[in-house]
Amino acid sequence: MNLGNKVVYQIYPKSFQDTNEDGIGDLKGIIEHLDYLKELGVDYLWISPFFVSPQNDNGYDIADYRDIDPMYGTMEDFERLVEEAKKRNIYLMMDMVFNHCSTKHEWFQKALKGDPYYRDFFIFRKGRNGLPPTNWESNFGGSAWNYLPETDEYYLHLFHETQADLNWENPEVRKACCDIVNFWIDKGVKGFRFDVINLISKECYEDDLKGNGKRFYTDGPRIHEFLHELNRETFGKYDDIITVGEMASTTLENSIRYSNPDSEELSMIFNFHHLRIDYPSGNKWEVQPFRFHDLKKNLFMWQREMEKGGGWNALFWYNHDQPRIVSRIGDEGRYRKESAKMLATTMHGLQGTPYIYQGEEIGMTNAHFTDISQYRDIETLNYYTILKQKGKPEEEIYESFRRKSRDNSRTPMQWDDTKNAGFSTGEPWISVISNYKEINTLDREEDDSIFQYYRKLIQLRKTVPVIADGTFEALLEDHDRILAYKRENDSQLLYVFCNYFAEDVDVPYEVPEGCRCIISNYNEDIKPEELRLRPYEAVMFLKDK
Ligand code: ISL
Ligand code: CA
Repeated sequence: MNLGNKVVYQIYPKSFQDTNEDGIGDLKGIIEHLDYLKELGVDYLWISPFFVSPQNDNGYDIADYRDIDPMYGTMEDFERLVEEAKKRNIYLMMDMVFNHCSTKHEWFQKALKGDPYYRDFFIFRKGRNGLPPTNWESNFGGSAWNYLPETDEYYLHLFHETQADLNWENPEVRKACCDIVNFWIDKGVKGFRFDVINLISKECYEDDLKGNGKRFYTDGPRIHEFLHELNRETFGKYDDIITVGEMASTTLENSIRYSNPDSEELSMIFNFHHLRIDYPSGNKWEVQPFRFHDLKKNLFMWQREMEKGGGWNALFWYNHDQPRIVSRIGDEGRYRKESAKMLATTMHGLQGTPYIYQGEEIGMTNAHFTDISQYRDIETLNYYTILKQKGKPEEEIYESFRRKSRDNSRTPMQWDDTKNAGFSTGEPWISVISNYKEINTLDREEDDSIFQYYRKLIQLRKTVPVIADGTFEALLEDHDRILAYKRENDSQLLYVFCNYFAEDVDVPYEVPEGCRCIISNYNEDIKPEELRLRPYEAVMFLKDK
Protein backbone atom coordinates (compact mmCIF):
# COMPACT_ATOMS: atom_id res chain seq x y z
CA MET A 1 0.00 0.00 0.00
CA ASN A 2 1.18 3.53 -0.73
CA LEU A 3 1.25 5.12 2.72
CA GLY A 4 2.53 8.39 1.29
CA ASN A 5 -0.73 9.49 -0.26
CA LYS A 6 -3.04 8.65 2.62
CA VAL A 7 -4.30 11.14 5.18
CA VAL A 8 -5.81 10.26 8.55
CA TYR A 9 -8.26 12.38 10.56
CA GLN A 10 -8.49 11.87 14.30
CA ILE A 11 -11.87 12.06 16.00
CA TYR A 12 -12.22 12.48 19.75
CA PRO A 13 -15.75 11.11 19.84
CA LYS A 14 -16.74 12.64 23.15
CA SER A 15 -16.32 16.12 21.65
CA PHE A 16 -17.22 15.70 17.99
CA GLN A 17 -21.03 15.76 17.68
CA ASP A 18 -23.79 14.96 20.12
CA THR A 19 -27.12 13.79 18.66
CA ASN A 20 -29.22 12.98 21.74
CA GLU A 21 -28.82 16.06 23.94
CA ASP A 22 -26.79 14.38 26.67
CA GLY A 23 -23.88 16.71 25.98
CA ILE A 24 -21.61 13.86 24.89
CA GLY A 25 -20.60 13.18 21.31
CA ASP A 26 -21.68 9.86 19.84
CA LEU A 27 -21.30 7.51 16.86
CA LYS A 28 -24.42 8.88 15.18
CA GLY A 29 -22.78 12.29 15.38
CA ILE A 30 -19.80 11.00 13.42
CA ILE A 31 -22.12 9.57 10.75
CA GLU A 32 -23.77 13.01 10.42
CA HIS A 33 -20.45 14.55 9.47
CA LEU A 34 -19.11 11.98 7.03
CA ASP A 35 -19.85 14.26 4.09
CA TYR A 36 -17.83 17.00 5.76
CA LEU A 37 -14.91 14.59 6.11
CA LYS A 38 -15.32 13.41 2.55
CA GLU A 39 -15.19 17.03 1.40
CA LEU A 40 -11.97 17.53 3.34
CA GLY A 41 -10.59 14.50 1.51
CA VAL A 42 -9.30 12.23 4.26
CA ASP A 43 -8.90 8.45 3.84
CA TYR A 44 -9.07 7.11 7.39
CA LEU A 45 -10.77 8.08 10.62
CA TRP A 46 -8.85 7.22 13.74
CA ILE A 47 -11.49 7.37 16.44
CA SER A 48 -10.32 7.54 20.07
CA PRO A 49 -11.76 4.66 22.16
CA PHE A 50 -15.54 4.30 22.33
CA PHE A 51 -15.59 0.89 23.98
CA VAL A 52 -17.31 0.14 27.26
CA SER A 53 -15.45 2.13 29.89
CA PRO A 54 -15.96 3.86 33.23
CA GLN A 55 -14.44 6.90 31.46
CA ASN A 56 -11.88 7.78 34.10
CA ASP A 57 -9.47 8.55 31.27
CA ASN A 58 -12.13 9.26 28.62
CA GLY A 59 -12.20 5.71 27.30
CA TYR A 60 -8.47 4.89 27.54
CA ASP A 61 -9.59 2.74 30.47
CA ILE A 62 -11.39 -0.06 28.63
CA ALA A 63 -13.73 -2.44 30.45
CA ASP A 64 -14.87 -4.41 27.39
CA TYR A 65 -12.85 -4.36 24.18
CA ARG A 66 -15.62 -5.93 22.12
CA ASP A 67 -18.55 -3.67 22.80
CA ILE A 68 -19.57 -0.05 22.33
CA ASP A 69 -20.15 2.10 25.39
CA PRO A 70 -23.90 2.85 25.49
CA MET A 71 -23.01 6.51 25.91
CA TYR A 72 -21.65 6.41 22.34
CA GLY A 73 -24.32 4.20 20.81
CA THR A 74 -24.74 0.56 19.84
CA MET A 75 -22.99 -2.06 17.72
CA GLU A 76 -25.61 -1.35 15.02
CA ASP A 77 -24.54 2.31 15.01
CA PHE A 78 -20.95 1.18 14.63
CA GLU A 79 -21.78 -1.13 11.74
CA ARG A 80 -23.67 1.68 10.04
CA LEU A 81 -20.71 3.97 10.54
CA VAL A 82 -18.38 1.47 8.85
CA GLU A 83 -20.81 1.07 5.97
CA GLU A 84 -21.56 4.77 5.48
CA ALA A 85 -17.87 5.66 5.67
CA LYS A 86 -17.02 2.98 3.10
CA LYS A 87 -19.54 4.48 0.66
CA ARG A 88 -17.38 7.59 0.79
CA ASN A 89 -14.09 5.71 0.51
CA ILE A 90 -13.29 6.38 4.13
CA TYR A 91 -12.11 3.60 6.45
CA LEU A 92 -11.99 3.26 10.21
CA MET A 93 -8.96 3.02 12.41
CA MET A 94 -9.63 1.71 15.93
CA ASP A 95 -7.72 2.73 19.02
CA MET A 96 -6.38 -0.35 20.81
CA VAL A 97 -5.30 0.24 24.39
CA PHE A 98 -3.31 -2.87 25.24
CA ASN A 99 -0.78 -1.67 27.78
CA HIS A 100 -3.53 -1.65 30.37
CA CYS A 101 -7.25 -2.16 30.85
CA SER A 102 -9.77 -0.72 33.25
CA THR A 103 -9.85 -2.21 36.74
CA LYS A 104 -13.55 -2.70 35.96
CA HIS A 105 -12.67 -5.14 33.16
CA GLU A 106 -13.79 -8.69 34.01
CA TRP A 107 -10.16 -9.84 33.75
CA PHE A 108 -9.14 -7.60 36.62
CA GLN A 109 -12.30 -8.31 38.59
CA LYS A 110 -11.62 -12.06 38.36
CA ALA A 111 -7.98 -11.48 39.30
CA LEU A 112 -9.10 -9.61 42.41
CA LYS A 113 -11.27 -12.55 43.38
CA GLY A 114 -8.13 -14.71 43.29
CA ASP A 115 -8.66 -16.56 39.97
CA PRO A 116 -5.07 -17.67 39.20
CA TYR A 117 -5.58 -17.61 35.41
CA TYR A 118 -6.52 -13.94 35.48
CA ARG A 119 -4.09 -12.97 38.21
CA ASP A 120 -1.39 -13.74 35.69
CA PHE A 121 -2.96 -11.17 33.31
CA PHE A 122 -1.67 -8.40 35.58
CA ILE A 123 1.42 -7.42 37.50
CA PHE A 124 0.97 -8.04 41.21
CA ARG A 125 3.93 -7.66 43.57
CA LYS A 126 4.63 -7.54 47.29
CA GLY A 127 5.78 -4.27 48.80
CA ARG A 128 9.05 -3.64 50.62
CA ASN A 129 8.72 -2.72 54.29
CA GLY A 130 5.54 -0.77 53.77
CA LEU A 131 6.78 0.80 50.54
CA PRO A 132 5.68 -0.01 46.98
CA PRO A 133 7.70 -2.69 45.10
CA THR A 134 9.67 -0.03 43.17
CA ASN A 135 9.93 3.75 43.07
CA TRP A 136 8.35 3.94 39.62
CA GLU A 137 6.04 6.85 38.96
CA SER A 138 2.70 6.91 37.19
CA ASN A 139 2.54 9.09 34.08
CA PHE A 140 -0.30 10.95 35.75
CA GLY A 141 1.68 11.62 38.94
CA GLY A 142 2.25 9.63 42.15
CA SER A 143 3.40 6.02 42.53
CA ALA A 144 2.84 3.55 39.69
CA TRP A 145 1.75 0.94 42.25
CA ASN A 146 -1.58 0.72 43.97
CA TYR A 147 -1.95 -1.12 47.27
CA LEU A 148 -4.59 -3.79 47.84
CA PRO A 149 -5.04 -4.28 51.60
CA GLU A 150 -7.10 -7.48 51.11
CA THR A 151 -4.07 -9.37 49.82
CA ASP A 152 -1.33 -7.08 51.07
CA GLU A 153 0.12 -6.52 47.60
CA TYR A 154 0.33 -3.93 44.88
CA TYR A 155 -0.55 -3.89 41.16
CA LEU A 156 1.25 -1.85 38.54
CA HIS A 157 -0.43 1.06 36.72
CA LEU A 158 1.80 3.21 34.54
CA PHE A 159 -1.20 5.52 34.09
CA HIS A 160 -4.21 6.03 36.38
CA GLU A 161 -4.82 3.62 39.25
CA THR A 162 -7.97 2.46 37.45
CA GLN A 163 -5.79 1.46 34.45
CA ALA A 164 -4.07 -1.79 35.48
CA ASP A 165 -1.06 -2.80 33.35
CA LEU A 166 -1.40 -6.06 31.45
CA ASN A 167 1.27 -8.72 31.76
CA TRP A 168 2.50 -9.22 28.19
CA GLU A 169 4.93 -11.90 29.35
CA ASN A 170 1.86 -14.11 29.65
CA PRO A 171 1.08 -15.70 26.24
CA GLU A 172 -2.62 -15.79 27.18
CA VAL A 173 -2.66 -11.99 27.38
CA ARG A 174 -1.06 -11.73 23.97
CA LYS A 175 -3.57 -14.17 22.55
CA ALA A 176 -6.47 -12.25 24.09
CA CYS A 177 -5.22 -9.03 22.46
CA CYS A 178 -4.81 -10.71 19.07
CA ASP A 179 -8.37 -12.05 19.32
CA ILE A 180 -9.65 -8.54 19.94
CA VAL A 181 -7.84 -7.15 16.88
CA ASN A 182 -9.25 -9.97 14.74
CA PHE A 183 -12.72 -9.31 16.12
CA TRP A 184 -12.59 -5.74 14.77
CA ILE A 185 -10.99 -6.77 11.50
CA ASP A 186 -14.00 -9.05 10.97
CA LYS A 187 -16.21 -6.01 11.45
CA GLY A 188 -14.58 -4.24 8.52
CA VAL A 189 -12.03 -2.09 10.34
CA LYS A 190 -9.03 -1.17 8.16
CA GLY A 191 -6.67 0.44 10.60
CA PHE A 192 -5.39 0.31 14.16
CA ARG A 193 -3.66 2.80 16.41
CA PHE A 194 -1.92 1.11 19.32
CA ASP A 195 -1.84 3.18 22.49
CA VAL A 196 1.56 3.53 24.27
CA ILE A 197 2.45 0.24 22.67
CA ASN A 198 6.21 0.56 23.25
CA LEU A 199 5.64 0.26 27.00
CA ILE A 200 4.24 -3.29 27.01
CA SER A 201 7.46 -5.26 27.46
CA LYS A 202 8.51 -5.22 31.11
CA GLU A 203 10.90 -7.73 32.55
CA CYS A 204 12.79 -6.06 35.26
CA TYR A 205 11.19 -4.56 38.36
CA GLU A 206 13.85 -2.59 40.17
CA ASP A 207 14.13 0.80 41.74
CA ASP A 208 15.18 3.39 39.21
CA LEU A 209 18.01 5.21 40.90
CA LYS A 210 18.22 7.74 38.09
CA GLY A 211 14.59 8.42 37.37
CA ASN A 212 10.94 7.39 37.40
CA GLY A 213 11.25 3.87 35.97
CA LYS A 214 10.70 4.75 32.31
CA ARG A 215 14.02 3.37 31.20
CA PHE A 216 13.05 -0.13 32.38
CA TYR A 217 9.96 -0.41 30.23
CA THR A 218 10.31 2.04 27.30
CA ASP A 219 11.07 0.03 24.13
CA GLY A 220 11.44 -2.93 26.53
CA PRO A 221 13.41 -6.15 25.91
CA ARG A 222 10.76 -8.18 24.04
CA ILE A 223 8.87 -5.33 22.34
CA HIS A 224 9.86 -6.22 18.77
CA GLU A 225 9.02 -9.86 19.31
CA PHE A 226 5.57 -8.95 20.69
CA LEU A 227 4.77 -6.57 17.83
CA HIS A 228 5.93 -9.07 15.25
CA GLU A 229 3.68 -11.70 16.79
CA LEU A 230 0.71 -9.30 16.84
CA ASN A 231 1.36 -8.51 13.17
CA ARG A 232 1.58 -12.16 12.19
CA GLU A 233 -1.52 -13.24 14.09
CA THR A 234 -3.76 -10.37 12.99
CA PHE A 235 -3.43 -7.44 10.55
CA GLY A 236 -0.28 -8.79 8.88
CA LYS A 237 -2.43 -11.32 7.05
CA TYR A 238 -4.07 -8.55 5.03
CA ASP A 239 -2.56 -6.05 2.66
CA ASP A 240 -5.14 -3.29 3.11
CA ILE A 241 -4.79 -2.59 6.83
CA ILE A 242 -2.69 0.27 8.18
CA THR A 243 -1.28 0.49 11.69
CA VAL A 244 0.36 3.15 13.80
CA GLY A 245 2.05 2.75 17.16
CA GLU A 246 2.06 5.52 19.72
CA MET A 247 5.65 5.40 20.93
CA ALA A 248 6.21 7.33 24.13
CA SER A 249 9.84 8.53 24.57
CA THR A 250 11.11 6.09 21.96
CA THR A 251 14.47 6.10 20.18
CA LEU A 252 15.17 6.53 16.49
CA GLU A 253 16.76 3.13 16.24
CA ASN A 254 13.70 1.39 17.64
CA SER A 255 11.32 3.50 15.56
CA ILE A 256 13.08 2.44 12.39
CA ARG A 257 12.67 -1.14 13.39
CA TYR A 258 9.00 -0.74 14.40
CA SER A 259 8.08 0.74 11.03
CA ASN A 260 10.46 -0.82 8.52
CA PRO A 261 8.28 -3.23 6.50
CA ASP A 262 10.99 -5.90 6.69
CA SER A 263 10.47 -6.30 10.45
CA GLU A 264 6.74 -6.96 9.94
CA GLU A 265 5.70 -4.92 12.95
CA LEU A 266 3.73 -1.70 12.24
CA SER A 267 3.15 0.59 9.23
CA MET A 268 4.31 3.73 11.03
CA ILE A 269 4.88 5.35 14.38
CA PHE A 270 4.12 8.54 16.31
CA ASN A 271 7.10 9.96 18.12
CA PHE A 272 6.87 13.08 20.27
CA HIS A 273 10.36 14.52 20.12
CA HIS A 274 9.33 17.46 17.92
CA LEU A 275 6.80 18.48 20.57
CA ARG A 276 9.31 18.68 23.39
CA ILE A 277 10.19 22.13 22.11
CA ASP A 278 8.71 24.01 25.04
CA TYR A 279 9.72 21.78 27.93
CA PRO A 280 13.32 20.77 27.32
CA SER A 281 13.66 19.68 30.95
CA GLY A 282 11.12 16.90 30.41
CA ASN A 283 8.71 18.44 32.93
CA LYS A 284 5.71 19.30 30.80
CA TRP A 285 4.20 21.71 33.34
CA GLU A 286 7.15 24.07 33.20
CA VAL A 287 6.25 27.10 31.10
CA GLN A 288 9.02 27.82 28.65
CA PRO A 289 9.17 29.65 25.33
CA PHE A 290 9.12 27.51 22.22
CA ARG A 291 12.57 26.77 20.77
CA PHE A 292 12.51 27.03 17.02
CA HIS A 293 15.88 25.36 16.50
CA ASP A 294 14.85 22.34 18.56
CA LEU A 295 11.77 21.96 16.41
CA LYS A 296 13.77 21.96 13.21
CA LYS A 297 16.46 19.73 14.61
CA ASN A 298 13.99 17.07 15.69
CA LEU A 299 11.70 17.14 12.68
CA PHE A 300 14.67 17.01 10.32
CA MET A 301 16.51 14.33 12.19
CA TRP A 302 13.50 12.01 12.14
CA GLN A 303 12.86 12.73 8.46
CA ARG A 304 16.42 11.96 7.50
CA GLU A 305 17.06 8.96 9.68
CA MET A 306 13.74 7.22 9.16
CA GLU A 307 14.27 7.54 5.42
CA LYS A 308 17.79 6.17 5.71
CA GLY A 309 16.66 3.20 7.81
CA GLY A 310 13.54 2.46 5.78
CA GLY A 311 11.13 3.50 8.55
CA TRP A 312 7.97 5.56 8.12
CA ASN A 313 6.74 8.58 10.09
CA ALA A 314 3.21 9.45 11.12
CA LEU A 315 3.18 13.25 10.67
CA PHE A 316 1.25 15.26 13.25
CA TRP A 317 1.23 18.50 15.21
CA TYR A 318 -0.97 17.31 18.02
CA ASN A 319 -3.67 14.94 19.21
CA HIS A 320 -6.09 14.75 22.14
CA ASP A 321 -3.16 14.84 24.61
CA GLN A 322 -1.46 17.96 23.31
CA PRO A 323 -2.39 21.65 23.18
CA ARG A 324 -3.64 23.16 19.93
CA ILE A 325 -0.68 23.96 17.71
CA VAL A 326 -1.87 27.39 16.59
CA SER A 327 -1.86 28.44 20.26
CA ARG A 328 1.37 26.62 21.04
CA ILE A 329 3.70 27.84 18.31
CA GLY A 330 1.54 29.80 15.91
CA ASP A 331 -0.26 33.05 16.68
CA GLU A 332 -3.84 32.54 17.80
CA GLY A 333 -4.55 36.27 17.58
CA ARG A 334 -3.81 38.52 14.63
CA TYR A 335 -2.17 35.85 12.46
CA ARG A 336 -4.32 32.88 13.40
CA LYS A 337 -5.27 31.98 9.84
CA GLU A 338 -1.82 32.60 8.38
CA SER A 339 0.00 30.69 11.09
CA ALA A 340 -2.45 27.77 11.07
CA LYS A 341 -1.92 27.41 7.32
CA MET A 342 1.83 27.84 7.61
CA LEU A 343 2.05 25.06 10.20
CA ALA A 344 -0.10 22.84 8.00
CA THR A 345 2.26 23.48 5.09
CA THR A 346 5.28 22.36 7.09
CA MET A 347 3.66 19.07 8.13
CA HIS A 348 1.86 18.19 4.91
CA GLY A 349 4.92 18.57 2.72
CA LEU A 350 7.03 16.12 4.72
CA GLN A 351 7.69 12.45 4.09
CA GLY A 352 5.21 10.27 5.94
CA THR A 353 1.47 9.97 6.51
CA PRO A 354 -0.22 13.13 7.82
CA TYR A 355 -2.73 13.07 10.68
CA ILE A 356 -5.21 15.91 11.26
CA TYR A 357 -6.82 16.27 14.67
CA GLN A 358 -10.45 17.39 14.75
CA GLY A 359 -10.73 21.17 14.66
CA GLU A 360 -7.19 21.61 13.36
CA GLU A 361 -8.65 22.11 9.87
CA ILE A 362 -10.49 25.22 11.11
CA GLY A 363 -7.68 26.53 13.30
CA MET A 364 -9.23 25.88 16.70
CA THR A 365 -7.35 27.35 19.68
CA ASN A 366 -6.58 26.35 23.26
CA ALA A 367 -9.45 26.41 25.75
CA HIS A 368 -8.48 29.47 27.87
CA PHE A 369 -10.11 28.03 30.96
CA THR A 370 -9.83 30.26 34.00
CA ASP A 371 -10.96 27.94 36.76
CA ILE A 372 -10.05 24.44 37.83
CA SER A 373 -13.76 23.52 37.82
CA GLN A 374 -13.73 23.77 34.01
CA TYR A 375 -11.11 21.05 33.61
CA ARG A 376 -12.12 17.41 33.20
CA ASP A 377 -8.84 15.62 32.41
CA ILE A 378 -7.62 13.24 35.04
CA GLU A 379 -3.96 14.15 34.46
CA THR A 380 -4.70 17.86 34.86
CA LEU A 381 -6.75 17.29 38.01
CA ASN A 382 -4.09 15.04 39.54
CA TYR A 383 -1.38 17.58 38.85
CA TYR A 384 -3.49 20.37 40.29
CA THR A 385 -3.28 18.61 43.65
CA ILE A 386 0.38 17.67 43.24
CA LEU A 387 1.54 21.13 42.15
CA LYS A 388 -0.45 22.79 44.92
CA GLN A 389 1.12 20.46 47.48
CA LYS A 390 4.52 21.39 46.11
CA GLY A 391 3.66 25.01 46.85
CA LYS A 392 3.42 26.25 43.26
CA PRO A 393 1.40 29.49 43.23
CA GLU A 394 -2.16 29.13 41.86
CA GLU A 395 -1.57 31.68 39.08
CA GLU A 396 1.43 29.72 37.79
CA ILE A 397 -0.53 26.48 37.85
CA TYR A 398 -3.31 28.07 35.82
CA GLU A 399 -0.87 29.55 33.34
CA SER A 400 0.75 26.17 32.88
CA PHE A 401 -2.63 24.46 32.38
CA ARG A 402 -3.74 27.11 29.89
CA ARG A 403 -0.72 26.15 27.82
CA LYS A 404 -0.34 22.43 28.44
CA SER A 405 -3.47 20.76 29.78
CA ARG A 406 -4.79 17.95 27.62
CA ASP A 407 -8.24 19.56 27.84
CA ASN A 408 -7.04 22.32 25.51
CA SER A 409 -7.69 20.07 22.54
CA ARG A 410 -10.70 18.26 24.01
CA THR A 411 -13.29 21.03 23.92
CA PRO A 412 -16.28 20.51 21.58
CA MET A 413 -15.82 20.78 17.84
CA GLN A 414 -16.93 24.21 16.68
CA TRP A 415 -19.37 23.55 13.86
CA ASP A 416 -21.29 26.82 13.70
CA ASP A 417 -22.31 29.98 15.56
CA THR A 418 -25.44 28.59 17.23
CA LYS A 419 -25.69 27.52 20.88
CA ASN A 420 -22.75 25.34 21.98
CA ALA A 421 -21.20 25.78 18.54
CA GLY A 422 -23.69 23.28 17.12
CA PHE A 423 -22.03 20.49 19.09
CA SER A 424 -24.99 19.74 21.36
CA THR A 425 -28.36 21.15 22.33
CA GLY A 426 -27.77 19.78 25.83
CA GLU A 427 -25.14 20.80 28.37
CA PRO A 428 -21.70 19.84 26.95
CA TRP A 429 -19.56 17.60 29.17
CA ILE A 430 -16.79 20.20 28.84
CA SER A 431 -17.22 23.89 27.99
CA VAL A 432 -17.23 25.13 24.42
CA ILE A 433 -14.56 27.78 23.81
CA SER A 434 -16.06 31.28 23.78
CA ASN A 435 -14.49 32.10 20.38
CA TYR A 436 -16.83 29.70 18.54
CA LYS A 437 -18.79 32.53 16.90
CA GLU A 438 -15.69 33.48 14.91
CA ILE A 439 -13.96 30.12 14.68
CA ASN A 440 -16.22 27.42 13.20
CA THR A 441 -16.83 25.50 9.98
CA LEU A 442 -19.28 28.01 8.47
CA ASP A 443 -16.58 29.73 6.42
CA ARG A 444 -15.33 26.48 4.92
CA GLU A 445 -16.55 27.23 1.38
CA GLU A 446 -14.59 30.48 1.27
CA ASP A 447 -11.43 30.40 -0.80
CA ASP A 448 -9.22 31.68 1.97
CA SER A 449 -10.56 29.48 4.75
CA ILE A 450 -8.20 27.23 6.68
CA PHE A 451 -10.46 24.33 5.72
CA GLN A 452 -9.92 24.94 1.98
CA TYR A 453 -6.20 25.18 2.58
CA TYR A 454 -6.12 21.76 4.27
CA ARG A 455 -8.30 20.38 1.50
CA LYS A 456 -5.85 21.61 -1.06
CA LEU A 457 -2.84 20.19 0.83
CA ILE A 458 -4.56 16.80 0.90
CA GLN A 459 -5.31 16.99 -2.83
CA LEU A 460 -1.69 17.90 -3.54
CA ARG A 461 -0.50 14.84 -1.65
CA LYS A 462 -2.70 12.71 -3.87
CA THR A 463 -1.80 14.36 -7.16
CA VAL A 464 1.83 15.47 -6.85
CA PRO A 465 3.89 12.25 -6.61
CA VAL A 466 6.99 13.84 -5.07
CA ILE A 467 4.99 14.75 -1.96
CA ALA A 468 4.02 11.12 -1.50
CA ASP A 469 7.27 9.44 -2.41
CA GLY A 470 10.12 11.95 -2.62
CA THR A 471 13.31 11.92 -0.58
CA PHE A 472 13.85 14.59 2.08
CA GLU A 473 16.60 17.18 2.33
CA ALA A 474 16.76 19.98 4.91
CA LEU A 475 17.50 23.51 3.70
CA LEU A 476 18.71 26.58 5.62
CA GLU A 477 19.21 24.44 8.71
CA ASP A 478 20.75 27.17 10.81
CA HIS A 479 18.33 29.91 9.88
CA ASP A 480 16.63 31.52 12.89
CA ARG A 481 13.23 32.13 11.32
CA ILE A 482 12.71 29.97 8.30
CA LEU A 483 11.95 26.27 8.16
CA ALA A 484 12.69 24.97 4.69
CA TYR A 485 13.19 21.69 2.93
CA LYS A 486 13.34 19.99 -0.41
CA ARG A 487 11.74 16.76 -1.63
CA GLU A 488 12.86 14.95 -4.74
CA ASN A 489 11.99 11.95 -6.88
CA ASP A 490 12.92 10.89 -10.42
CA SER A 491 10.67 13.40 -12.11
CA GLN A 492 9.99 16.25 -9.68
CA LEU A 493 11.46 18.65 -7.15
CA LEU A 494 9.49 20.26 -4.35
CA TYR A 495 10.66 23.23 -2.25
CA VAL A 496 8.90 24.27 0.95
CA PHE A 497 9.57 27.56 2.79
CA CYS A 498 7.85 28.55 6.03
CA ASN A 499 8.28 31.72 8.07
CA TYR A 500 7.68 30.89 11.74
CA PHE A 501 7.55 34.50 12.93
CA ALA A 502 5.49 37.68 12.62
CA GLU A 503 8.13 39.74 10.80
CA ASP A 504 9.07 39.76 7.12
CA VAL A 505 12.18 37.80 6.25
CA ASP A 506 14.37 37.39 3.16
CA VAL A 507 14.99 33.83 2.05
CA PRO A 508 18.73 33.41 1.51
CA TYR A 509 18.30 30.57 -0.93
CA GLU A 510 18.29 30.49 -4.69
CA VAL A 511 15.25 28.60 -5.81
CA PRO A 512 16.04 27.03 -9.21
CA GLU A 513 14.51 28.39 -12.37
CA GLY A 514 11.36 26.77 -13.63
CA CYS A 515 9.75 26.42 -10.23
CA ARG A 516 6.10 27.32 -9.87
CA CYS A 517 4.13 27.99 -6.72
CA ILE A 518 1.54 25.29 -6.06
CA ILE A 519 0.21 26.56 -2.73
CA SER A 520 0.72 29.55 -0.47
CA ASN A 521 -1.15 31.09 2.45
CA TYR A 522 -0.98 34.61 0.98
CA ASN A 523 -1.38 34.71 -2.79
CA GLU A 524 -0.25 32.08 -5.20
CA ASP A 525 1.42 34.24 -7.85
CA ILE A 526 4.60 34.25 -5.78
CA LYS A 527 7.79 34.25 -7.83
CA PRO A 528 10.71 32.21 -6.57
CA GLU A 529 13.26 34.93 -7.39
CA GLU A 530 14.47 37.05 -4.46
CA LEU A 531 11.98 35.44 -2.18
CA ARG A 532 10.81 37.40 0.84
CA LEU A 533 8.29 35.91 3.25
CA ARG A 534 5.63 37.94 5.04
CA PRO A 535 4.49 37.13 8.62
CA TYR A 536 3.91 33.37 8.90
CA GLU A 537 4.00 33.06 5.15
CA ALA A 538 4.41 29.60 3.65
CA VAL A 539 4.97 28.53 0.09
CA MET A 540 5.53 25.33 -1.88
CA PHE A 541 7.26 25.38 -5.27
CA LEU A 542 7.20 22.50 -7.71
CA LYS A 543 9.51 21.83 -10.63
CA ASP A 544 9.31 19.08 -13.20
CA LYS A 545 12.70 17.66 -14.05
O1 ISL B 1 -0.30 13.52 27.63
C1 ISL B 1 0.61 12.90 28.14
C2 ISL B 1 1.02 13.14 29.51
O2 ISL B 1 1.54 14.42 29.61
C3 ISL B 1 1.29 11.86 27.41
O3 ISL B 1 2.43 11.44 28.03
C4 ISL B 1 0.33 10.69 27.24
O4 ISL B 1 -0.07 10.21 28.48
C5 ISL B 1 1.03 9.59 26.48
O5 ISL B 1 1.28 10.11 25.21
C6 ISL B 1 0.16 8.37 26.39
O6 ISL B 1 -1.08 8.67 25.83
C7 ISL B 1 -2.00 7.65 25.58
O7 ISL B 1 -2.19 6.77 26.66
C8 ISL B 1 -2.78 7.31 27.83
C9 ISL B 1 -4.03 8.14 27.56
O8 ISL B 1 -4.37 8.87 28.70
C10 ISL B 1 -3.80 9.10 26.41
O9 ISL B 1 -4.97 9.82 26.13
C11 ISL B 1 -3.33 8.28 25.24
O10 ISL B 1 -3.22 9.02 24.06
C12 ISL B 1 -3.15 6.12 28.69
O11 ISL B 1 -3.93 5.23 27.95
CA1 CA C 1 -24.77 11.89 22.94
